Amino acid sequence: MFIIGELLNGMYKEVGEAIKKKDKSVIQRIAKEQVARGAGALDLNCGPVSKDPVQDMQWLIQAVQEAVDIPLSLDSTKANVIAEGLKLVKNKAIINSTSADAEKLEILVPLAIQYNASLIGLTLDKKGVPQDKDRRLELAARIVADCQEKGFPVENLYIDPIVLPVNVAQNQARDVLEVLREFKIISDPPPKTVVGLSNVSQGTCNRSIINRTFLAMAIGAGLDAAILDPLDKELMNVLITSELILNKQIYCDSYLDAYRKK
Ligand code: THG
Repeated sequence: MFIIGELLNGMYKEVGEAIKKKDKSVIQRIAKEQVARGAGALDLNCGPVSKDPVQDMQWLIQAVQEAVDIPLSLDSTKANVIAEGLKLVKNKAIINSTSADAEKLEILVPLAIQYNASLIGLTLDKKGVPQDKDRRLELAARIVADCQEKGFPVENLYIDPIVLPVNVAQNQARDVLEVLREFKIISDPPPKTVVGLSNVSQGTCNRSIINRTFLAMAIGAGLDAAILDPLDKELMNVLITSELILNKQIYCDSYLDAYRKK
């Protein structure tokens, strides 16, 4: 399971303020903590209130790269924020994200090819987030076909079905779990899959148990990667144990510690 740490997001008060004040120490501490707890990449998102997202993203990238040597996921809806950020990324980059809209694919797929980056494709278009799983599958197929046409390797594409909070869209979580499996029959080789895990529990008062349960079910459905909070120890225990149950880790009495020492 590929773990993308979610905590460097301006949505979090502490991070939003650090970006505003250009306080590297907060950013670098959170970067190091996430890597120490098993993140294989870090998601960087300036947050909704950034007044100059190009500059803020570039500052974030540089601050993080001074502290850790790890792939970075550039999380922005603006293609120019991603394009300007890619110029500075030293390690592997993940473009987070394109939608299924032709105008976005036109810019972001060639950038992914140019920088040998991974690409996250959201099953989303101008009409918004699909309300059913067939529409998610259709949009995923459109993204896969576009990557194939442009010569981007589908193995480096992560399809994100868009997880919605259970308190506002309770019927969607099950659709997401089902469509995660169906994405694998779109092409051969199939695209990989990713979710923004914490979305599922936003606005609820049982966040961590909802995150954990959904993660176990999604891993059971073949999920390849997740944007999540690696500092949630019980969540990470669920992740490691799910892989054990699926025979992706070797059992020993101390398997939780053994995984963390890898
Ligand atoms: N897919 C992709 N990228 C994504 C998402 C996705 N990036 C952003 C997001 N969704 C994943 N990251 C987060 C980060 C934080 C939270 C949820 C998802 C979160 N934050 C607290 C909240 O809103 O309640 C912030 C409040 C606080 O604690 O200060 O839940 O789906 N490709």
